[in-house]
Amino acid sequence: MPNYKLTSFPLCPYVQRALIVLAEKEVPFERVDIDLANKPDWFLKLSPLGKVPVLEADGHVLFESQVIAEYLDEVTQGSLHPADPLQKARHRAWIEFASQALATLWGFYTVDTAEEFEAKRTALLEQFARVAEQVEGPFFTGDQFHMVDGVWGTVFRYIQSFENLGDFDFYQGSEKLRNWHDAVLARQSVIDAVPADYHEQLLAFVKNRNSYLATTIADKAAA
Ligand SMILES: N[C@@H](CCC(=O)N[C@@H](CS)C(=O)NCC(=O)O)C(=O)O
Repeated sequence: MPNYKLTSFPLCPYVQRALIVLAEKEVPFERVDIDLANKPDWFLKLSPLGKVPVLEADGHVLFESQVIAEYLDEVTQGSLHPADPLQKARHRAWIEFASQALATLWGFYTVDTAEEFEAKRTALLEQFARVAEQVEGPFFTGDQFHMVDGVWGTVFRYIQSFENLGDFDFYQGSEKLRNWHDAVLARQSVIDAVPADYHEQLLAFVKNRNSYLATTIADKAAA
């Protein structure tokens, strides 16, 4: 197996996507965390998009989390995708949908006004209602954990943190979504993909941005 080095940032959901596959497939690797607010020169030279994760495989540079995840899945025993090509394509389609949900979530915790915030919350509810129609339970397609579950785990982790801050009704009472959320977040590879103080670090990040969500947290603390 090549020598792997992963360049990361502890809060990044896309880094978690790579870490979950590395853990599920028991791949040894070296990890280097960087400060995204102050990117080192060596990283800017390495990463064509200036984004993490970057995986170096015997010095060959791979970027884009899904490319990295698919590569790691291909070069190791077994697969985190279903064998059937149609099912595999479905899983990949819903992985792309998770990336869209992550983009909406970014808006949810960074926009400045109540109106923008509510628009992001509504968009999220619609995205969750849509994916809920596809979930078999306990995981996306039954008892087996797949790559699609790990990717949605990076979405559910934000939800877990934000549910501590207020009642945003993300799952609108859907038991199927709640059970999927619980099953995925209980998976060891998903637990280990972030530091133990992830929630505190995320809160500090949100507060630093002075977003609408940050002001609601501050108002709640002051009340
Ligand atoms: N599509 C990329 C997204 C990666 C991404 O957005 N990474 C963020 C951190 S979570 C980043 O490195 N941002 C730095 C920047 O945009 O300057 C992937 O899937 O790898």
